[in-house]
This record gives sequence, structure tokens and C-alpha cells, in this order.
Amino acid sequence: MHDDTIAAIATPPGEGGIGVVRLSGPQAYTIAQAVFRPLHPGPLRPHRLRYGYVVDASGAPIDEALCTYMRAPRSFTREDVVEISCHGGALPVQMTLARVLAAGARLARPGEFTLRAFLNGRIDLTQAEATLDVIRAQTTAGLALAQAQLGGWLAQEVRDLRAQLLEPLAYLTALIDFPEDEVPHQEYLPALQTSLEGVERLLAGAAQGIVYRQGARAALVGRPNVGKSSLLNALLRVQRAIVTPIPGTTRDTLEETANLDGIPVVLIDTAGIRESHDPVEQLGVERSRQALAGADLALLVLDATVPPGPADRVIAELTYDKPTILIWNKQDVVHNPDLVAPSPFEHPHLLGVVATTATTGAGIDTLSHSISRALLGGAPLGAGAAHLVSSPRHRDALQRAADHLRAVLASCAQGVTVDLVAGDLTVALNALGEITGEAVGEDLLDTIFTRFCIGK
Ligand SMILES: Nc1nc2c(ncn2[C@@H]2O[C@H](COP(=O)(O)OP(=O)(O)OP(=O)(O)O)[C@@H](O)[C@H]2O)c(=O)[nH]1
Ligand SMILES: [Mg+2]
Repeated sequence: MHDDTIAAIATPPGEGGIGVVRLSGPQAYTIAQAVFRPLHPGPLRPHRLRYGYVVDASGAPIDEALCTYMRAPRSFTREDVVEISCHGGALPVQMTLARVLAAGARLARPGEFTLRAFLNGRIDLTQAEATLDVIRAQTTAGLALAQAQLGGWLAQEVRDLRAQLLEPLAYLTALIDFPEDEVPHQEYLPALQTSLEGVERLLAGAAQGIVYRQGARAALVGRPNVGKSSLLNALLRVQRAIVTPIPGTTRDTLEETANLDGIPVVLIDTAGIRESHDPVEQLGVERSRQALAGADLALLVLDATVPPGPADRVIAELTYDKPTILIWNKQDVVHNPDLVAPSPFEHPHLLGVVATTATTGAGIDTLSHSISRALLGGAPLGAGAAHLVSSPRHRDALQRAADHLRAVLASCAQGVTVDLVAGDLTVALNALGEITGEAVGEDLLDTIFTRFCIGK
């Protein structure tokens, strides 16, 4: 437990109906008594809301407020926690915070409340990270993943996997000390094999989980006037980008996030790529290339009313190292709109060909499903499939655990010396421990918790 008391504004900056100042630590109660005067005098009772005033040092009211005292360990941090809800203007909230700091609290660092909840054992590291994911979720699918992780399923699975490995490790360690008691390795192979399968099962869903949580970037590229900006608007269902019949309308890249089947996809509209003597357009074309380079997926747009030419080929070649969806746009002008022409290019990473009419919205749903499938590498998340690993940190740790477990199994099969096997097994156990926080260093905690905002 910590001996200092931290405080921060827990609500976002700006104006709101209420603003909350939160305190956690051993002096939380005493500080609340000093800064909050209930309408009806008397001590604050745990888990009861009190009405009253935040008062200045002389006892004069600063603002009307409600105060909640949550006595340890029944609180978010397992410490004494006080929340003071005052009016949600910048001044009342800041003056309340200033009073609390003057009365002995220290300003909390980003994520410090959640860090304390973790350090005091109320939640594990996956749940601490999920707290942030719940706050930042951009789609209901992302929120479902975060809520499930907050519920602790991942922590439980990882703990079970670790538990399966502890006995083989204890046995191997004993063997190092008492080689004469050697029991054949074979006895532990099933347990090791089962753990490896468990780790692999978690890894199998990670790519999809990460896409749902983090989203992805998709760049619309093509010659001028093929309908890139019109497609952006159609996918967003908002007239976001300027559309005109003049080739070269879009000069700068423009990004907007769309929710495509539960994935937050940053769609990037780009300037049509062509040779140009106009210096502004040249800069725009350069930005188009950069946008493509930074994208996870290329949306290569062709005008279906004209045969693809060398200019289209040059742009297509720019997408050859990216997963790409080819879009035949302006189907309404084409003679046979139901026929989806194949790709005119031998694209090495072509994931789909879609026909659209950006101006009417025809084909846009198909396009949006093609994008989500391409990003997920297959079918979208089914109902109830919220148990997916969704953080690159967890995936990397699982990957290391899997690699070392495979090494352990290979060594057992080859009869390698016991200490080497025990070494690999220890690395695997620690990698799993990093996920839940059972085996973590200060640096890792710093990188995780500084991503939080102050007050969380
Ligand atoms: N008939 C028809 N016209 C379209 C379609 N999509 C776009 N257009 C028209 O094509 C013209 C160019 O559309 P934009 O969306 O500005 O094309 P762009 O690719 O963004 O062009 P630049 O910004 O110049 O590179 C506009 O007049 C659009 O209304 C379509 O599916 N059918
Ligand atoms: Mg445009």
C-alpha cells in the first residue's frame, strides 16, 4: 500500500454538468473532511452520498457538491477513495482540486489510480489495460472485446496455462539438483503439449482481435477523377470530401474514421496520381504515395467506363506490396453493371474485386464487407466471440511463450540436458507472467500506464 494520497480531475476538460475530483490513499478521508462541509454536520459514512459544499481555507463555500467516500478495500484502488462531484466548469473543478492538493494530496500521474488498483491486487495487468480500452473503444465490437477482458477471462486463461507449467518446472529443477532421481521426461510431455496448444489457440485469434481494437488504415488511390473522394463520402455516408468533375480536385490527403463491420477503419482520400507541372499538385501526389506507404490496405480505384491504361498500371504497381482491393467505379455508366470485370493487373496481393457506383451507393455495402474481411484475414467476428487477444503486447508475449514451449518439447524429444530444458520453460513461464503482470519490471509498467490520461 502507498503512504501518499493522490488526487486528480477524473472528468474530461471543458464544460459539463458535473466535474469529479478523485482522491485515493490513506489521507483521502481526512482531506475530504477538510475541504468538504456536508449540509448536515457529521462524519462521512462509507458508500453514502453526501450533499454539501467544497469550502476554502476560511470555510467559505467554493461550490455546491456531492461527496462519496469509499472505504478501503471496497474501492477501485483498494485504498480509501473519495470522489467530489462539483459543477462541471473549469473553475469549480480546478478550485476543488487546488483545495485538495493544499490539504495534503499529490497530483496523480497518468493512469496512477489504475496502477494502484493493479499494484494492490484488485485487478491484473490485462484488466488494467482493458480499462483504457473500454474508455477508448470506437466500435461496439471493440467495446465488447474490452469489456470481456475487463471481466478477466484472459487473465484466468493465462493463469491456468502458467499453472500447468509449474509442476514440470519444479520437477526439472529438482532433477538438476538430484540427477539420480531421474524420472523420464515423457511424463510431463502431455501437460507441456496442452499448454502449447492453449497458447496457440490464443494466438490464433490475436490478429483479428488487434484489428478490432486498433483498427486499420486504408488508402483510396487511383488516377484523377475516378471517384476516390465520392467513394470516401459513400463509405462514410457523409459528404466529407469535395467532389467535382474536374480532374485534380483533391489536392491534400484527407482522413476520416468509418466503422466497417465493427472495425474502426481510417479511410484516406488521396490526390489522383498523375504527372503534373503544378507544384501544388506535385506535393499532393507525393502525399498520396506516403499515405499508401503507411496504409494497411490499398483501395485501388479504376474508372469502369474507360479501359485501364498505362497510367492506371503505374499506380497499380505502387500497390503491389500491399494487400489490395480493386474497385471498378462508375458502374452506372457501364453497359453491363452486374458483371464484375476481373483485375487487369497481375497483382500479387489482390484480395478482392468490387464494382461500385459511388454516386448512388450501389456496391458500397459489398465494398465495406470486402474491406473488413480483408483486414480480418477472413470472416468477421461472430456473436459471442469476444474472447480474443486484442493487444500486440499480449500477442508478442504469447509468441515468445509458444517459441520456448516448442523448444522445450523439441529438447525433451532429443534428450537435451535438463538445465537447458528448464531454462526454456522458465522463459515461457515469465513471458506468460508478463501478460497478467505476475512477472513484470518497472519499465513495462511505465510504458503501459503512461498511455492513460490523468485521473484514470
Ligand atoms: N456516373 C458516375 N459518376 C461518378 C461516380 N463516382 C464519381 N463520379 C463523378 O466523377 C467525378 C469525379 O469524382 P471524384 O470523387 O471527385 O473523383 P476523384 O477520384 O476524387 O478525383 P480527384 O480528386 O480529382 O483525384 C465527379 O463528377 C463525380 O460525381 C459514379 O459511380 N458514377
Ligand atoms: Mg478527389
